[in-house]
Amino acid sequence: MYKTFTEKPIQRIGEDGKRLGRQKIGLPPEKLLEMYRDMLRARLFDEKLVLILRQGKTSFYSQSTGMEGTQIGLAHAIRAGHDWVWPYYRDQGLMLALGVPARDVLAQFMGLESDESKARQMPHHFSSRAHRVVSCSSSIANQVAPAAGMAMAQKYLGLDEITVCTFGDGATSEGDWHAGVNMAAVNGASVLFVCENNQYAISAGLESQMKCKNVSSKGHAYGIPGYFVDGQDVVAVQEVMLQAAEEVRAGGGPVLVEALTYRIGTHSSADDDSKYRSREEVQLWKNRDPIVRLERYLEREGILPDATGRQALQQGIRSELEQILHQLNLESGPSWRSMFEDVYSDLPVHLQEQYQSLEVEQLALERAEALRRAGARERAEIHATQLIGEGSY
Ligand SMILES: Cc1ncc(C[n+]2csc(CCOP(=O)(O)OP(=O)(O)O)c2C)c(N)n1
Ligand SMILES: [Mg+2]
Repeated sequence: MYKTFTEKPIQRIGEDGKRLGRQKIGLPPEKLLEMYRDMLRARLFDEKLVLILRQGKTSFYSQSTGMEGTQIGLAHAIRAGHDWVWPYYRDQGLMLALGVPARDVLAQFMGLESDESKARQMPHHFSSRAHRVVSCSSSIANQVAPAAGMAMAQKYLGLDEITVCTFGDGATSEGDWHAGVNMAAVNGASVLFVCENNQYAISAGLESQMKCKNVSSKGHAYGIPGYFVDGQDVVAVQEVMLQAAEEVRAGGGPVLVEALTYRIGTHSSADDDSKYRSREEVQLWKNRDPIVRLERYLEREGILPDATGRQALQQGIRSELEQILHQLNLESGPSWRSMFEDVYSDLPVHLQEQYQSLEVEQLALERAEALRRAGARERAEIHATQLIGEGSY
């Protein structure tokens, strides 16, 4: 049993890959290898997305490289598809490890027709009906209060599913965060709050965001347990999250877990981190790579695939992503018609009129396009002008 409010983050594997503490690690080799694969997959997804961004196929990207221990450890501690997840934008690794198809996550980033939210969200605002992942808005900590509300319902209905709500360290300085955690605590809601503390809110380091020792200590203020875990140690994260999730599931009310981690990349594709943190600091955390730490442990246990096996594993993930992208590159964005869907059960008259006028213009454009293709370029342009004019004025 792990203790709450520890001074130091809970660890199970040291940086040299040695097990810490007397207790054996309970995870079977298959589970450890699955976690290893999920961490690699998250890392390679991140690499790929940077390229996709440069190709102009998505407009914005925030890497999670360095945070795989936290996200994958969490995914392996909860019941995917059963527990409800309210993620925050940097959780692409969590999504993949929960089993949300990489295809769906990519379609959201690329704003394609098959995106479940019909390309109405900015990149990074993923969701999955099948996996019970709720889509959130961009304002920091906005998901905390509604997640608390869902968890209150789970508690009142006596369900054994729980709500998992993730956020960054910066989110815990927001009013919405405090209101949501307080409401959940007072009502004994079935929610696991997970802080992915990467030590920055864009350029604002921890010391400029909070006076208290760490995020988990904020649990004191609301009368809920707070665990502090080393987010670079995937085994510790999995074990602590599992214990916390089971405490919540047993009806004990909310639990807060803080995983101490680091983002190796910039805040987003619009950020220059050299303006606010030293290269030495980044290097220090690169040396604390959660994937390398697990590799060292697996090696000691004699279950790490050899160099050829590891290369094959990476190659398999790369070709999976390539194949998906090959298909997605053939897909376009949603039709303009989807603008009119899912907003009103009965479309108001003024929107019906707009729809019809756009339909007329669309018809005109399609006819013009057909003429152009037939080779009558000049004639097509004249027709298009006339037809569009007829339709809209
Ligand atoms: C209410 C609100 N304030 C400010 C922003 C701008 N903003 C976007 S990301 C971010 C940093 C959040 O930091 P953190 O919660 O630690 O998550 P991280 O990006 O570090 O993973 C800020 C301030 C916002 N989106 N919403
Ligand atoms: Mg942060």
